[in-house]
Amino acid sequence: MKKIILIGCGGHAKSVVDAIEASGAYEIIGFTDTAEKADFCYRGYQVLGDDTRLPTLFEKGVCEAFVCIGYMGRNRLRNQLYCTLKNIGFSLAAVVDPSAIIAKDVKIGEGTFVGKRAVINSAAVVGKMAIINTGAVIEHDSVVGDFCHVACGAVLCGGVTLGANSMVGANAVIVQGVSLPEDTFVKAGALRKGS
Ligand code: JB2
Repeated sequence: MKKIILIGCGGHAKSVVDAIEASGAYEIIGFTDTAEKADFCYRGYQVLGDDTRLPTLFEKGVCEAFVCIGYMGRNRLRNQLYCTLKNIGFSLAAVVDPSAIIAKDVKIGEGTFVGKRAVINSAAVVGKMAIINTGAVIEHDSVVGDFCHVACGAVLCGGVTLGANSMVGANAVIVQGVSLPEDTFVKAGALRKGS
């Protein structure tokens, strides 16, 4: 089984761990995090060091990595870590919880997380390093840009376009056909309609 190192060991990482364990796709070897988290352990997975350990881990045969730091104000960091990991040579597969429902013609980019009971319907496209969190719905023909975060329970109705680096808060609804530019922030519970 391929070995994977997880970057960041906070709240979002716990969702990622559960999805990886449930899928059985990878052997998790541990986390990298900051020095303050050196003693952290979750389900037996420990912090192996900070991000300076990553090249050594790659040389030792750990070829997969996944950024577990959520969007909340840290999108620049997620982007930096993505570049760092790619420069070292890591592969960044998508992590999809087995309870998610994904139509067969959906495209999902590298490093993207799809959480429990999320639905991504026919012909939708989700870019790289996105988070489609628990129970979110990406309806048919929608396009979600790179580094977007669609939070728990949010709904993108059919044919919505969400520009890169955008955040859609929990339980927000984007009505069908609406296009939102890059760096959009939609607050939790909001309703976005076309003009
Ligand atoms: O440069 C870094 C770095 N900076 C912060 N490298 C590494 N390897 N780790 C870093 N971190 C670590 O990310 C922090 O020390 C911390 O352990 C972790 C972030 O955890 P936190 O629980 O603060 O946030 P999160 O991103 O896991 O979860 C947020 O986003 C999720 C999507 C929360 O708001 C969750 O509620 C939300 N579901």
